[in-house]
Amino acid sequence: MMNSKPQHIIAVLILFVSTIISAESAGDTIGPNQSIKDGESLVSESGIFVLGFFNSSGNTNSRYLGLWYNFSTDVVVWVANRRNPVTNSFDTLLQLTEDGNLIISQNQTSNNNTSDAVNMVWSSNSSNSLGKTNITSPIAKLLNSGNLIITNGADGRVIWQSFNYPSDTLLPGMKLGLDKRTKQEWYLTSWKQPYDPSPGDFENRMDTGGSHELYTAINNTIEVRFGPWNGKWFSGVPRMKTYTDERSTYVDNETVAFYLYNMISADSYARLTVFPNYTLARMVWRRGTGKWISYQSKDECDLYNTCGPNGVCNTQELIYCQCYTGFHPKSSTSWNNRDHTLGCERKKKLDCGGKEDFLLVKNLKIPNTLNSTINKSMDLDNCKVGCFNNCSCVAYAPVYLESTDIIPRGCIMWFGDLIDTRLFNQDGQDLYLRLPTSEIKSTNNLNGKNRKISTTIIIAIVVSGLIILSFFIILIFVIKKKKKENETFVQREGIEIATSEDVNRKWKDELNLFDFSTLASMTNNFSCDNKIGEGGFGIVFKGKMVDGQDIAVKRLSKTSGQGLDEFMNEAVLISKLQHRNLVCLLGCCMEGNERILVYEFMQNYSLDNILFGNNRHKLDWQKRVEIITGITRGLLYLHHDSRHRIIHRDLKAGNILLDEFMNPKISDFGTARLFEADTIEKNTRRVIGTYGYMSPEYANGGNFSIKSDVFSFGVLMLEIISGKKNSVCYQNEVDFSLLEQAWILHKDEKSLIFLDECCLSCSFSKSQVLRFIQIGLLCVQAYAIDRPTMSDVLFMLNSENSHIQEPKKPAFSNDGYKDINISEQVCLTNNAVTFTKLEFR
Ligand SMILES: *C1O[C@H](CO)[C@@H](O)[C@H](O)[C@H]1NC(C)=O
Ligand SMILES: *[C@@H]1O[C@H](CO)[C@@H](O)[C@H](O)[C@H]1NC(C)=O
Ligand SMILES: *[C@@H]1O[C@H](CO)[C@@H](O)[C@H](O)[C@H]1NC(C)=O
Ligand SMILES: *[C@@H]1O[C@H](CO)[C@@H](O)[C@H](O)[C@H]1NC(C)=O
Ligand SMILES: *[C@@H]1O[C@H](CO)[C@@H](O)[C@H](O)[C@H]1NC(C)=O
Ligand SMILES: *[C@@H]1O[C@H](CO)[C@@H](O)[C@H](O)[C@H]1NC(C)=O
Ligand SMILES: *[C@@H]1O[C@H](CO)[C@@H](O)[C@H](O)[C@H]1NC(C)=O
Ligand SMILES: *[C@@H]1O[C@H](CO)[C@@H](O)[C@H](O)[C@H]1NC(C)=O
Ligand SMILES: *[C@@H]1O[C@H](CO)[C@@H](O)[C@H](O)[C@H]1NC(C)=O
Ligand SMILES: *[C@@H]1O[C@H](CO)[C@@H](O)[C@H](O)[C@H]1NC(C)=O
Ligand SMILES: *[C@@H]1O[C@H](CO)[C@@H](O)[C@H](O)[C@H]1NC(C)=O
Ligand SMILES: *[C@@H]1O[C@H](CO)[C@@H](O)[C@H](O)[C@H]1NC(C)=O
Repeated sequence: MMNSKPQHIIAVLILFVSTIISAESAGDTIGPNQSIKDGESLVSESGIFVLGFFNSSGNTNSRYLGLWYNFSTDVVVWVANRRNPVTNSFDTLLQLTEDGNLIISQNQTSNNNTSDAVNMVWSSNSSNSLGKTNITSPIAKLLNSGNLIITNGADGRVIWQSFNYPSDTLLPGMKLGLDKRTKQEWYLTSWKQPYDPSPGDFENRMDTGGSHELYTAINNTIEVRFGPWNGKWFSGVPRMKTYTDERSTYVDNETVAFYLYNMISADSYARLTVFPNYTLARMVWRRGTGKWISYQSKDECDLYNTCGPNGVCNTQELIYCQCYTGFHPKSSTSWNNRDHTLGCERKKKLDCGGKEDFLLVKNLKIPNTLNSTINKSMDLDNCKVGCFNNCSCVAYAPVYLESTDIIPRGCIMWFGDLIDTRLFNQDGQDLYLRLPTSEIKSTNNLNGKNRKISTTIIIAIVVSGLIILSFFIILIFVIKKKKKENETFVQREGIEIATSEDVNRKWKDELNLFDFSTLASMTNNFSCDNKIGEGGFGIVFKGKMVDGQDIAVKRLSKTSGQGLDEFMNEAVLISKLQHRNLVCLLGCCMEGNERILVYEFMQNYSLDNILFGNNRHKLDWQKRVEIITGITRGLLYLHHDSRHRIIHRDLKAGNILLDEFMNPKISDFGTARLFEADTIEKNTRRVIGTYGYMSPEYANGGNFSIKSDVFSFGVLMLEIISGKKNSVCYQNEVDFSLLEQAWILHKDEKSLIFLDECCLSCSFSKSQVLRFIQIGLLCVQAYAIDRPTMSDVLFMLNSENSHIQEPKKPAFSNDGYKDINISEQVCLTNNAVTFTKLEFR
């Protein structure tokens, strides 16, 4: 940003001075009748955005109310009174009137009168927006997104927001487009000069006709057209698909048409700014880099109508202007002199006599849609027929692409000249150009050889595809058979326990009882050196039996006066739950207040050590699939197959242990029941669980069911796939939790980005990864009723071909483009520690 021009330096210095003065911060809100003075500022809760007064260029003393970043004070992203600067001011004030208007007022001392005249320089005019509704105790607040909003105290409704009045910068969450009903446009206007905020002549706005494309304009003349939205990006800006750290949304329906973007990464701040030097740039600031990185590019072919009517611009060619097939330059002399403004015309006029057909031209930024008709529901065949039957229709194209599978939908028909077409190497759109059959034949003859070759290739592909397909069918058959065998095995275990109908006494005989002193000697007197873990229920020590077998000894935190019978009942129950994906309870001990459980020892400790540690790469995709499947089987057994329905209540990576072969075993199941039995008062209930894994209904109300375990399982599954911990930030506008990342990427069909990059180097099946992520998302859906059961999950994990339901939005996720949110923000990141809270009802 620093420039050698002295004027700039001065301006930057002045800005710097002004923000030093405005270091006096007045929080992030202004109440009714309250005000902030020139020199004071509002700071958003996160500390990122600052609202205050600043000086414009050095030679005038105009003061503006603006918004800038605290880490980059010379970047002003919004200006309130850019048309009405405060001049000759004394006591400039920003105040919120009782009726909900933010006004900038200026105190002019009059020379000939004692009473001073207060001059209103700018008003948000928000009191008009609610019509005749009463506005009471309004509040103005600077949100973390940089949106300054005024809410009506009576009903909390937002009556005005700065995001609706953009200056030269589009921040994440701001809309660029138009409200079709009110005809209000949200668009960007550059500053007049680098340090003069008054509106310049460079704009970025949305077309009000045609297919509502974005474009930039200089003096109201289109400069660069972005091309229509293709479902993922604007077809004239293919580089948008490389913006992996942001998520673009485009809406075009009966009421609105707008574009907006949100950041996926909390570590970067982005803005889209129109500069007075006719540059539109995407600027990104990554935390820790200390500078803005600019993404801008504009070449000859971006400039509107470079090649004239019916010309096609292609930067790959030496002479970048060409004519459409079947067209030639209108004036070959000027064309040869590199003056392409006249464009091209048809070699043969269309006679509309039926001897015409359509030529497919691929990879285009399709022409301007101003002189065209658009029908979003018509399919391509009807589009062709429609265009063919209308003699003045010269071309047609699908409107937008819905997914990566490129399913073209909708219908655009052009009449008249085709303006501003660009040819790309790839990632462009299709257009069908109407031509006399003779013209198409000649182009086909040219390509005849290629066509034959491509047919052979197609046949080869089809044949090999069939072979591969049949191979897979056989494979699936084998796998299914295996799966059936596994299932019967699980069932048999269930039956075995179910038939052992008997009293506790018999079970007691079956459970190993250890002496406290024996355990103490096995664990070196519970020494710290032997400690291998600590959970919500107690500390785990490694011990060695006399025969050399390693054991894990869990010394439960002191429980008061729990009956021996109750404890034994539960311990025996746990010991009876035997499954190869559950940690095996070898015995227990209770003496005095000591309650100790003895488990088999797991060589590879717990999953979180590996998954979130340095050895993450040891878990390749296949291993992760096995771990996920193992956990599924274990949990399924707890939920459905054992005699007692056991809800784990604290399923998390730390409670998945790995044996020497990295087979997963669930631990700590049933322990919650031990504690449950321990409650002193009947109306005291413990919420046992770990934030980040806890389902909303359990975290909020303490209701738990097998579906809250399914939620935890879903989080765990997404963690295993991504190799990242889930940290929970409720309603935070910047941070995205793991669930939201998964959700957003899934929605955008970029789910592969979610996969742990460690897995990318080994082999994995793309479709399997996508399916697993989708299943994970199904498990973390906000409403328990929507979540699958563990048997559904197991089925879905194994069924490669069957259709899986689309997940609904997970819990704790923002809407994506809701710019106003509940102001309360709760951020909980301590998901490493088990959270136990007592709840009184
Ligand atoms: C005095 O006040 C009158 C009316 O407000 C105004 O027209 C006039 O210009 C003022 N005179 C001076 C010297 O400011
Ligand atoms: C705001 O100011 C007006 C006019 O001075 C006064 O009538 C009103 O009571 C004030 N309201 C509050 C909430 O202070
Ligand atoms: C703003 O500019 C005016 C005139 O150049 C100057 O008097 C004033 O001190 C400046 N204010 C700040 C805060 O720099
Ligand atoms: C901006 O605010 C953040 C959060 O309060 C703070 O950590 C950072 O130091 C601030 N940066 C500057 C340059 O003041
Ligand atoms: C205008 O200035 C006078 C005298 O300095 C002060 O009493 C008054 O409150 C000011 N009014 C406003 C609206 O700032
Ligand atoms: C001074 O202001 C008062 C009230 O605004 C007005 O009635 C009066 O005429 C003014 N005096 C002069 C000399 O302009
Ligand atoms: C508020 O309304 C006034 C009068 O209608 C108008 O002059 C002014 O430009 C409006 N202010 C804004 C910010 O739209
Ligand atoms: C404002 O609220 C009061 C009390 O609720 C009501 O009597 C009055 O009619 C309202 N005025 C308008 C314009 O809605
Ligand atoms: C835009 O229009 C203004 C006034 O009409 C003129 O001064 C300026 O040169 C124009 N800019 C361009 C780039 O044509
Ligand atoms: C159009 O989209 C907006 C934003 O997503 C939505 O609020 C509105 O309900 C939609 N309108 C129609 C008619 O679908
Ligand atoms: C236009 O101005 C911006 C901001 O000063 C700068 O980053 C960009 O490089 C300039 N573009 C050109 C083409 O000069
Ligand atoms: C739109 O197409 C019609 C029909 O060919 C033509 O007469 C008209 O000039 C075209 N308008 C524009 C702005 O190209």
